[in-house]
Amino acid sequence: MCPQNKGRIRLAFDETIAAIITPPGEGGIAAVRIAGRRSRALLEKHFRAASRATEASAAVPFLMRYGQFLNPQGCAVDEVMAVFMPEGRSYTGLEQVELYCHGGREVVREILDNLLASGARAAEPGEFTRLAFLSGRIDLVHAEAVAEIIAANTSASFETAREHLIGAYSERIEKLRDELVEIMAQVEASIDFPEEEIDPAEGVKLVPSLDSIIVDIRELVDSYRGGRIIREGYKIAIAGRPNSGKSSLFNLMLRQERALVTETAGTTRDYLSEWVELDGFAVNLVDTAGLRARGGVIEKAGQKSAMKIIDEADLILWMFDICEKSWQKNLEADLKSLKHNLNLLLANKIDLLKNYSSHLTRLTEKSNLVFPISCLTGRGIKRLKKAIVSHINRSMPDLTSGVVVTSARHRQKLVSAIANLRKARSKLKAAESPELTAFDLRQAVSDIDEITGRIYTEEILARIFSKFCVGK
Ligand SMILES: Nc1nc2c(ncn2[C@@H]2O[C@H](COP(=O)(O)OP(=O)(O)OP(=O)(O)O)[C@@H](O)[C@H]2O)c(=O)[nH]1
Ligand SMILES: [Mg+2]
Repeated sequence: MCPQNKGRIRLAFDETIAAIITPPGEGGIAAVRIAGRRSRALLEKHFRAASRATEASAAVPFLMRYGQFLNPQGCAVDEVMAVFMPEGRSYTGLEQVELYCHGGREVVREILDNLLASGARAAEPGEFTRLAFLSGRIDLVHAEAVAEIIAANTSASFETAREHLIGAYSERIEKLRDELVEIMAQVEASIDFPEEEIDPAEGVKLVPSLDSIIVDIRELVDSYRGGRIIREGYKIAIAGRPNSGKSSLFNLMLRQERALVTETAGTTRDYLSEWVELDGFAVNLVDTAGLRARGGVIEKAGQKSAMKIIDEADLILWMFDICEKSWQKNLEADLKSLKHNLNLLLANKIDLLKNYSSHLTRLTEKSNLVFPISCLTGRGIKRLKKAIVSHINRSMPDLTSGVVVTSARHRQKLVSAIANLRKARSKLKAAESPELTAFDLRQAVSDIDEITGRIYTEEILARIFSKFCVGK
């Protein structure tokens, strides 16, 4: 997929690395991967085939062989299955062996220790995938998707990671790159052959093509908000004045007594954050300290963090106590000071009022945003949850269109590409020297190349692969 990386330095000449590639703990099977020039030699040193026929097929690629893994004294450590993959036809692109043993902590550890004692080096976190990238087998988007797919804990995050893995995203990025290179070629032609200098009118003709590329990239940048929600979950803040019942709602949604609930105003000092699943979505629910003018130093600090959470939230559940005498006046003031416009208004404690709806008449213009509820009896909670789910649905990107930016690194590169294209655009329009325009276009191409890894630095790789675990 990324032929330009072929032949780059990968491992030191005779280095061979090994790691356990299954999660720690007990399981039916555990696996160990060996990669590098001496993979097969290392296997043969420790492997005793169960039969002559198996013995004879040692060099057959992709054949699963059954036998025993021996320690240096010739004692069997475990029964294993082993498979050999030749250079160029493995995950890492290097000669590789995989061994499957019983899934006990000790047995797999002993097998790895034997391999290390025989000269293998312990693989670093993410090193196998890094090798796959460096050997040109996969691009950087694919490598990052491996981490995403491993970490995916909702069907939506799995879906986007899979799109990245199968290459739809890289294809879109490469298509953008091709279009840009096409424009750049036209601009550069006039540098190489000044006699064919693009006259100003010609340069301007390139502007619409450039504009359509900018629109395409912007669309990708805009998909990031949804991409972030897919990756990090949808963040909901429960906020409001003290004692309105925020922690009670938090506990109700979590179905456990997680937060302290008392009749004293100012009970919640610091925020509490938990994960809940709502209709298949991962939701990060945050209970915040009550907001009000009064309060001591600790309460004030809690209120500061509450404001920060409100700013970051995808949705705010603004709660008020409908039995409070001045709820209406307070609510008006609170809504004015809230910059955020994604609020659902929760009129809590309706169990204490006979005819709560008459109290809410003045809010009718916002009726689809007002939710009369009781955290005590659970009344109104179902309707509230339904509304939350429909808000989440609206913020989710259209997964069927396939391409969603989930990585902050990619977003940053795309934003930078747009800035460079805008510069190129204004130079084209002003009929400035083609060298200058070509420079901006080349910068934009570089931005895009850093996404797929056509261009990379050690720093970029270190940042990406530091998120991986050993064995990936
Ligand atoms: N009757 C009734 N009481 C409620 C309801 N919800 C909460 N309460 C009571 O209201 C009081 C305050 O509840 P909390 O959940 O601690 O309120 P809070 O908004 O988290 O308060 P702070 O953390 O101090 O800001 C407690 O005594 C709760 O039992 C409700 O729906 N009906
Ligand atoms: Mg509270």
